[in-house]
This record gives sequence, C-alpha cells and structure tokens, in this order.
Amino acid sequence: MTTLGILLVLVLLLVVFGLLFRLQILTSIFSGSSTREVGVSNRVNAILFIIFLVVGGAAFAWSFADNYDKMNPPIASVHGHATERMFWTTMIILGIVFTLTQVLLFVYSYKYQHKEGRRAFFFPHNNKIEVIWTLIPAIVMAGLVFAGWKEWTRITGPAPKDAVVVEVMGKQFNWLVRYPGRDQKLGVVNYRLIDATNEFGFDLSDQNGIDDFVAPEIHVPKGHPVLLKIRSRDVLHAVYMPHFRVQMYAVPGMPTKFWFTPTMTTDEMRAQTGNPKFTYELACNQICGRGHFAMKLNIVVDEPDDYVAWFAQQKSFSEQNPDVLASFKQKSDKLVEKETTPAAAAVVPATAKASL
Ligand SMILES: [Cu+2]
Repeated sequence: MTTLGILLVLVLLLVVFGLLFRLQILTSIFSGSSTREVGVSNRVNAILFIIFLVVGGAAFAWSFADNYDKMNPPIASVHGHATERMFWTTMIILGIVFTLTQVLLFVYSYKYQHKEGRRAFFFPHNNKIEVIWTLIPAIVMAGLVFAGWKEWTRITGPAPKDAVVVEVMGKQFNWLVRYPGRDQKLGVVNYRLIDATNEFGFDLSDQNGIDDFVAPEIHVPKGHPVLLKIRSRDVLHAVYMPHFRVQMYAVPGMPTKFWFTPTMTTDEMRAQTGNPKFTYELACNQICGRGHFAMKLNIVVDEPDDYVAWFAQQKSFSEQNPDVLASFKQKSDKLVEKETTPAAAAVVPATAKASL
C-alpha cells in the first residue's frame, strides 16, 4: 500500500512538471520569444485522413459485397419479408447519413489543415441549424421506431390457436426438441427429474406428458403457423434460424417464444439454391461456452401431408422409456397407498409435530 502511495505521488509530480513545462512553452509563444514549429507531420496527417477514407471505404464496400449472400440467405417465412424490408429501409437511411458525415469528417480534416496565418472561424450558435438537425433525425427515428414496434408486436404476439407447437431447449452443448403428442398439450417438466435418460425432466405423473415425444431434429409443415416454445437448461443461449428470420434468447428460468409460418419446404429450397444438400438450420448465436460452435440443429420443412406422416411415426418418450414411466407409476401407487391407509396418515402429523 505504501509503495503504491509513493508511486502515485511520483506520477502526480511528473504530471505537474509536464504541465509547468508546457505552460512555459505557451507563455514563450504568446510573448513572441518563440515561434511554433508546425513541421511536415501536419501535411502527412492530413493526407493520411484522405487515404484512410478511400482505403477504409473500399475495404468496407468489398467486405459488405463479399458477405452479402451469407448475411442474406433466401427468406422462407411470412414475416421474414416484412422484417427484411424494415431492416433495409433502416440500413439505407442510416447508410446515407453515415457516408455523408464520414466523408465530410475526413475531407474537412484535410481541407482545413493548419495553414500559417489562417484563423479558425468563430461560429458559436445558430438556431436554424439546431432546429434542422434536431427535428429531422427525431422525425425519421420516430418513424423507424414506430414501424419496428408495430412489426415486433405482431411477430411476438399470441400465436394462432391451431399453430404446431414445438419446444426447443438449449443446453451445453446441443438443442433438445419436444413435441406435444396427439393431445397437443405439452406435459409438465421438472428440472429435478433431469438425468441421462430423462433429459427434458419429464414428469410422467402428468397425463398430458404421456404422449409427448422428443425428436432429433425439428419438423414443421409448410404454410402452417409454428409456435416455438424456448427454454434453457443451464446458461443463456439463443435460437437463431436465419432463413426464417427468427431469433430469440433461450433464458434459464424464463421461457420465451416465437411464432412464424414457413413458406418453402426443404426440397423447394434445395431446388431454388441449386444445393441438393441444403438443410435449414437452428444455430445458437449466444456464446455459451467452449462447445458453442457445434450447437446446431437441423430443421426440415415438410409438405403438410409429409409432416402428418412423420408425426404419426413418432413414438412417445414414455413408450420408448418404459422404466421411467414405471418409476412414476410406483411413486403414484405408493402415494395412493399412503392416502388410503389410516395408520400411515396418523403417523405423518405425529412425526411432523416431533420435528418441530
Ligand atoms: Cu451457444
């Protein structure tokens, strides 16, 4: 602590000496006993500004054009077209303002570089300019925000009643998928029940969960609304489905949702892109740990008939894991026994009293 104090005092002393030295130079300049040396670096800096503007601008344009296709995969959802339109409207307006201000910034730095004898123009205030550059951006921003808010509330509002429900749960480092069975109701899950077999934490004492099934990939029907129910088991993840323009956080302890309507089947997209291996993808886009890069899931968009056929083939979790189902049956049998045996019922309050 003492050493730190001494070091601090030394640094402060150095700063004070530096300021005194600078003060001395300034007084000598103003008293006329010394002239300020501008040197060649002034001109070099001015030229570097222009070089940076041209080279930097060209590099930006090249990287934008080169990555355009990666940033803009073909749209395969209904709302995707609206969000895309909004994105590009915002991008064009901001792009024009950004280019204009940056070009002026660098060109003026060059144009108004130091010249002997030239004095800066004193221009402290102008009401007209203040009003113009406050009102115009405020109106434009309000318009953009309003359009965004309108679209966002439409997308994130309640899903249509007949929507296909799919639950996606993020975990380090993969996605788990659960579908409600024929009853269209997802059963209760409990994180305390999670183990190597019961990865979702199915509570099979809830009848709604008996026909729920898990799937290795997401299947959805074309032209039908899909409600994604999103959860996380451990840390923050994010569901990112670029072709559907869907992105939503998967937050531990806070379920989120997103509904969308796919417009192109996987086969149609394969034909359009000319890539026979094309698959829609759900990727995690929230850095969540060392296996984050591999956190992907395939999505298959089927024709409605194919989807129905796929759905019919799926076996429920309880059917595939009779041991887990049996363990719940045992538990409930014991509970029934306890409730119906008067002796057992009498023991419970007695022990509870004793423990107090
Ligand atoms: Cu991740």
